[in-house]
Amino acid sequence: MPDDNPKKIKSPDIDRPDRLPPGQVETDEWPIFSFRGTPEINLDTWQLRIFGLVEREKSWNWEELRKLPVTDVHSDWHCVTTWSKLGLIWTGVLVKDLLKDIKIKPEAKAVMLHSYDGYTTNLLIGDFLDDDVLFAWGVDGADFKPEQGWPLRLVVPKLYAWKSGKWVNGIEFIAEDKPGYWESHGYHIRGNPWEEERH
Ligand SMILES: Nc1nc2c(c(=O)[nH]1)N[C@H]1C(S)=C(S)[C@@H](COP(=O)(O)O)O[C@H]1N2
Ligand SMILES: [Mo]
Repeated sequence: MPDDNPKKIKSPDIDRPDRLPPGQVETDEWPIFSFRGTPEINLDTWQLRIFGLVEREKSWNWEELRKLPVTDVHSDWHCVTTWSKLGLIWTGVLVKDLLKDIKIKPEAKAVMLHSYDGYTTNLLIGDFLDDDVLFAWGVDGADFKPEQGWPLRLVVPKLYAWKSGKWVNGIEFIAEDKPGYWESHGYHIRGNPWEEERH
């Protein structure tokens, strides 16, 4: 059954007196950045797989994913190309809820996120497991458009938007942090907008 009564949380950055990080400009647009266009995805065969340094690998199909508890996350979002969007409401499943029954091996230090278009991005395990990080299917009351990452994208409010992988299909726990796609093309390994960790 779909969950009609989502939990509601907010990201800590929402309480900052000045919500625009240095060098950012607010926009009302939704600019699209895809390194290789929008992949075609069929919900009947869609899968999200967790693998690498976990006790047991697991995958979810779309129906299974939508049975998990739903949360609305109120947060801001910053792109390294200097646009920011303030006050978005993302809807989806918190990483904490998704991983409730997953045992991560103690030697795991980072996550490599994989996507249907071949994109990858890396996250430190602490950044990935933070309270406001979610796998989302919609924003501001509407499901994503295909180019926004439909059916499912990661959202990491406290890091630049390139860490929020669209069209996700894999979560790989790894022993050492290592660069994903943009990180190996000159972007910063972590990408904290408040420290201007751009390149
Ligand atoms: N799978 C995938 N995820 C991705 C990208 C991509 O090319 N492929 N681009 C990243 C970049 S560089 C940015 S800025 C944001 C943009 O999200 P948007 O197109 O919804 O604005 O998605 C990130 N996630
Ligand atoms: Mo980007």
